Amino acid sequence: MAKKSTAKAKPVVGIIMGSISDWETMQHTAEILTELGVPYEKSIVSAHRTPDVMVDYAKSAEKRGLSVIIAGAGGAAHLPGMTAAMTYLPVFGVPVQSRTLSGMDSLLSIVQMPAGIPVPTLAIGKAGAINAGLSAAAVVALSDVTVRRKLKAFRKAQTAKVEKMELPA
Ligand code: RP5
Repeated sequence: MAKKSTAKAKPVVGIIMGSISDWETMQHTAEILTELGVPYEKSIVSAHRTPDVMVDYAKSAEKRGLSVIIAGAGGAAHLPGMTAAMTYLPVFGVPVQSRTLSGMDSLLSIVQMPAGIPVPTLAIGKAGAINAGLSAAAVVALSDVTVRRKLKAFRKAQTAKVEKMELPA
């Protein structure tokens, strides 16, 4: 019998966020990637507070084998745009719901990129975090049949769940 490998698969998706306070939102990205069998890494990288770490992360991402980066940030959320400026990899932006402006600030900071450096931007909060994971999985699925199979099964299960929904009499 073949020996079961205990080696962890190399991450193909990088999840980054500006602060530990973003994890409450970004954990949903990690959860969906785990469910779909997409190997990922996660780190706190702040555009404002650890700019040098952000530069290193973005510039080394492609060489380290990542295919997609998902960047979550709140407030004046420069992390996704700055990261996208320093890599050719797709960078998906997740606006974290901020305490003062409910995430409208995060959304507008991330989505309103001038033409030239795109940041495909998801919805504010949990839905955006999950959809960022699903979008990254769809990119990975282009060249990974196992992830493609899991993504299709996820959609099928979701459809079945809605079909079973019943309104109260
Ligand atoms: C941003 O500032 C982070 O992405 C976070 O959403 C926001 C607030 O950070 P904390 O004050 O909670 O560390 O850089």
